[in-house]
Amino acid sequence: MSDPIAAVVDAVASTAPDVREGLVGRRTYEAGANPSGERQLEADVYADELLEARLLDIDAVTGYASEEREPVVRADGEGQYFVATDPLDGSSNLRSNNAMGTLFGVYDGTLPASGDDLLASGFVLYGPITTMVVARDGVVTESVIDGDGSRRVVTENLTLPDEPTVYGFGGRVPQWTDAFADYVSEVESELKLRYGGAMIADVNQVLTYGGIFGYPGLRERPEGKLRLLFEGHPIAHIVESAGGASSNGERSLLACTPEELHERTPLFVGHETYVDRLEAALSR
Ligand code: FDP
Ligand code: ZN
Repeated sequence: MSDPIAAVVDAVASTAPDVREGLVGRRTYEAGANPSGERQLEADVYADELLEARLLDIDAVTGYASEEREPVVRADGEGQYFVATDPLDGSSNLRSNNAMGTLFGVYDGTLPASGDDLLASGFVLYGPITTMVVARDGVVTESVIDGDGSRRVVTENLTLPDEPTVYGFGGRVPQWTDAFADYVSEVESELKLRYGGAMIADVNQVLTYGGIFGYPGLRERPEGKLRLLFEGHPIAHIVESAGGASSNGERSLLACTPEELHERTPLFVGHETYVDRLEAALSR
């Protein structure tokens, strides 16, 4: 039997050039908002519709969930896998022509689910080059995606570098809690700031240079901004598979199960030492 996970990865990779080309001319906002109440760009909706069609076309995929739509869409067949996507993470960067990405997770069973139910996860990064990072069976692979959707592996077994170098934290500084601000003042004397405003691009800096990325719970929004299922689980799965750690401030994001599909969570990923210190700082 063919490999259904590989089929999902292939479908996302072959859709990436279409998403990328579709960015041109789709920089204006749609009338509506996504289920998290955020304005949607035409490019968000376009990427979501392309991925829905291509992923549900795979026999083994029975459900498609996305940050850009309310319910899980079911296929007619008898597949057992569910795919959750953030079709265009960091799409507010489209206006300023900065990097953004596509994020996905493959689950064995219905959604919402625990991060431990992830079979594979990955992201496409639309930077100066289109790259794809996939985590499966504890191994992380980085590829370059060419214009025809074909992939060339460039890193066989991607792991975090030994030395952490960069950090990036979201949210307005006055909105940070005192405990988090104290932690950041330690980190900023040790690492250098890299924050671009698109989670995938910012986490890829951590995968490349080492360090920590986070979007914390805020004073007026303790649940933070990022979504556990669509952003937290896959990025945690990738970073943990690359030898790093993830946290919601208390425990691994993979150990968390959202009660609702679009639930938000504080999110931290990166070197284990920095994630451990973060958890200790927030518990004081
Ligand atoms: P965006 O709103 O552009 O989609 O997905 C949410 C997200 O981007 C993340 O990619 C990014 O890390 C975060 O929001 C950035 O939020 P801020 O604008 O508050 O920094
Ligand atoms: Zn996102």
